[in-house]
Amino acid sequence: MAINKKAKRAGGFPSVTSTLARLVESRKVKDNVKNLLRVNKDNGFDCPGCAWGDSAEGVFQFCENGAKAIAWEATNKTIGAEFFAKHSVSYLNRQNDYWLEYQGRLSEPLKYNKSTDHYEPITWDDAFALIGKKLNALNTPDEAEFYTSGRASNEVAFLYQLFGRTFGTNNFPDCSNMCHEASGVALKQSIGVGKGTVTLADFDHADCIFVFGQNPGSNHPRMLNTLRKASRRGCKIIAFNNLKEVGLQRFASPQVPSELLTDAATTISHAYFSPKLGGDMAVVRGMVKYLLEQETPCDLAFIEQHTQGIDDYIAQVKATDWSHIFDQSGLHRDEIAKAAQLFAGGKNVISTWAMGITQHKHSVATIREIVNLHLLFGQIGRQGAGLCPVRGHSNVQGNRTMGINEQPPADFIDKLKARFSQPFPTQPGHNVYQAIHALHKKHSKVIICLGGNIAAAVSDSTFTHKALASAELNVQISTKLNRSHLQVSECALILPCLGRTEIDKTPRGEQKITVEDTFSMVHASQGKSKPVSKHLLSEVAIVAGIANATLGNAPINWQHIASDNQRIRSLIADTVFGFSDFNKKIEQPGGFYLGNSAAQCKWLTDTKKAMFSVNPLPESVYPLIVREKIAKQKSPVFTLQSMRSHDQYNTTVYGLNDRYRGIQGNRKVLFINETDAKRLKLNASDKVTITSIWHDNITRQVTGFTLVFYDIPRGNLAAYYPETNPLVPIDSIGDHSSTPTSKSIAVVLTKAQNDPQAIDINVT
Ligand SMILES: Nc1nc2c(c(=O)[nH]1)N[C@H]1C(S)=C(S)[C@@H](COP(=O)(O)OP(=O)(O)OC[C@H]3O[C@@H](n4cnc5c(=O)[nH]c(N)nc54)[C@H](O)[C@@H]3O)O[C@H]1N2
Ligand SMILES: Nc1nc2c(c(=O)[nH]1)N[C@H]1C(S)=C(S)[C@@H](COP(=O)(O)OP(=O)(O)OC[C@H]3O[C@@H](n4cnc5c(=O)[nH]c(N)nc54)[C@H](O)[C@@H]3O)O[C@H]1N2
Ligand SMILES: [Mo]
Repeated sequence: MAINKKAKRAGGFPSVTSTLARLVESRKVKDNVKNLLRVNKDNGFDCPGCAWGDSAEGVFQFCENGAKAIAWEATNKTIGAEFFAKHSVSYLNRQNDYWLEYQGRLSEPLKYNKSTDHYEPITWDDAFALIGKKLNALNTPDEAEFYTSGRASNEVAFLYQLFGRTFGTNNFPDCSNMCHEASGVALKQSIGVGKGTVTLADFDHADCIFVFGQNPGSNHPRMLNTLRKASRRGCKIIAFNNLKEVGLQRFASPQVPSELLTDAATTISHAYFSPKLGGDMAVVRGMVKYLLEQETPCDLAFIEQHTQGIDDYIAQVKATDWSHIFDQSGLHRDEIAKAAQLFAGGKNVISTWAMGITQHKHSVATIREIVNLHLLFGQIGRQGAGLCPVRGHSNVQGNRTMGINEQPPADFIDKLKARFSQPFPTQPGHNVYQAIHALHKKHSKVIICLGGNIAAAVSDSTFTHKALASAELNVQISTKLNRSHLQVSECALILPCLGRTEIDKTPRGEQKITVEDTFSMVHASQGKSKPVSKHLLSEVAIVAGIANATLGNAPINWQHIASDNQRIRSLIADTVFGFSDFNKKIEQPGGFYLGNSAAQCKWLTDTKKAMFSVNPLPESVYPLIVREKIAKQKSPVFTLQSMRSHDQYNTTVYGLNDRYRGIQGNRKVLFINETDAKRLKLNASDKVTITSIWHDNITRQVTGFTLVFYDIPRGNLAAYYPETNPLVPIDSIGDHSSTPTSKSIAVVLTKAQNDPQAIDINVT
């Protein structure tokens, strides 16, 4: 591996060369150039990269990482019967995640043969019949788990939940449980709607944008265009990030020749603060405390008309000690004061956030504290001001809207009942955390996954793998081979589906799907490439095939509905709020806006007011019982965050580089403050073993991680996910969100004994 200097700017020429390299690697250069010209355009397809909104400006509507996602899917490398005859599941399980997906697209349906430990071909009909038989043999429908990853379209998500609920369960664990769950919970409690209140156009009217716990340079690169534009017209961007992320500092737009071809770049952040991991709630509390002490005028008219709970909140702020704020945030008084003045001085302020905020124990309280700040200054419910949780997967928000929700709202279930004249379950089902526990205890016996990679995405890998392998049937609807296909002991099926770039043709013609972005814009997407194998089915056809084999064709005729996505959209129009005239509305260029009640100062809370929340600062990012264990450690305990490199899409690893952070050729790296390392007598490039601290007696450990000295607050560490998921204890979850605390893991370090090499990647 090589450790280079950190990049001085995001974007620029290297992002173009990296894009071209991906196109070549996909072995479908011509097709993918065409694909890139169609991405996020009317009559094109939605980029599977992220959920940032589409703008009508600029020639290209893709970014370097979107191009990687597209080229990764639209490759002509395939794996089928021959590949699986050659490699047993045990062999495959010994390969790393990069190797597994790199082999190519899954090209035919496969069934696991326990006696040979190999996957073997099966017909679609036999696969569906097997699932139907197994589901119908369960003691109760609640013994089945229906997982979704946020790339699923609105159409398939709706059909999937309709099937699961008609079958009789609300067990809909989904990737959002590990992602923005805390945002949904917090916003619903505070402002009555679990989605962001701003649109992309609002960014043109903000004069201050606060970006909390987010790395848009790698994970939402199109957001950098928005921030660049805002910065150039004088809007102040304030970043709060544990690490100094280059994308939040300087960006050279590849669409602007003067920035592409020279060293020029646009400064993004006006101010940059690096709180300790989990310290953002303390930062915001400190900002409010400072402003109150300075007697800075709040928006009293807004507070009076629209909110409830101000007095208790102010009392809570006054009761919070400055020492607690400094200790937990890791920021100095003058830094907190500066941030506070910038917020109070903004005419229109937007706050955005992502995983640095949502993956802690106290994430819901933190997000509600950000809302408190906005409510105090009336920074919500008008143009250019509001709240923006930046969603991850390209349709994760749409999936929730379509009913992928283990706790469905009563009015949605009522609408389903009225439309389909049949009962639907109302008792809450399982989220990811509960589903994994239920499988581990063998209370649940079947898991069906509509995309994603639950095995690598969920925390506590050893526990999670065992849970999945305990299933009597593991069904994976996927495009590429991953860890989830390999957790099997009894029976498993791989059902390969079309990707978003591919033509989906039924007897009723070429089909469109729809997605909802982070700004509640719904629009159509249509693949134009020839499918990589003739044996693939669309996700809609697969779900309908399973439903038909399980429930028959009455009262719901699944195959009929699935033959035309317009039919599914008509059902959505009848049952989901905001989708009337759905088929017509998606013909509009750019799609249509679902609206947001809080953006219009309509508060759908119990009190019909926006609610100030009153929470003391947590004592620590860890529960008390873990703190007791930490206190007994002889060596220093660090807080570790697990994050994404520039060369991955969640559990999909595209390569071993993290260009902006200067890492080349290795993912098993551990970013550490030099002073901390020296105290432990460790040097840069030393290899270490990382062991996490939890209150049970299970050893959770990963080894062979190379130390990299980095600008990171003392006591904090950073490393990549999914490699660090074995360290996150399964029961270490967020309060009220059950999201794994992937950004605050208590760990100790030891020098690796036998200096194991980072796993070499053999790409054959
Ligand atoms: N190319 C690419 N695009 C993606 C993805 C991908 O993997 N690759 N994933 C998609 C998905 S599903 C999601 S959810 C999003 C994820 O998008 P991000 O949330 O940007 O993803 P992470 O890499 O987890 O980055 C977390 C950021 O928060 C910072 N951070 C961590 N903890 C704290 C904290 O306590 N306080 C503060 N202030 N900062 C903190 C980290 O230093 C890092 O910059 O991206 C989506 N888009
Ligand atoms: N430690 C730690 N753990 C985390 C996180 C973290 O920051 N740290 N982040 C969490 C977050 S935010 C998320 S969202 C989850 C992600 O969890 P998931 O959404 O479950 O995981 P992905 O890696 O996005 O899924 C990748 C797989 O999806 C399949 N796939 C790709 N495209 C398609 C398609 O079009 N259709 C179908 N059917 N399948 C497709 C491919 O087979 C691929 O292998 O991970 C979570 N886990
Ligand atoms: Mo996510």
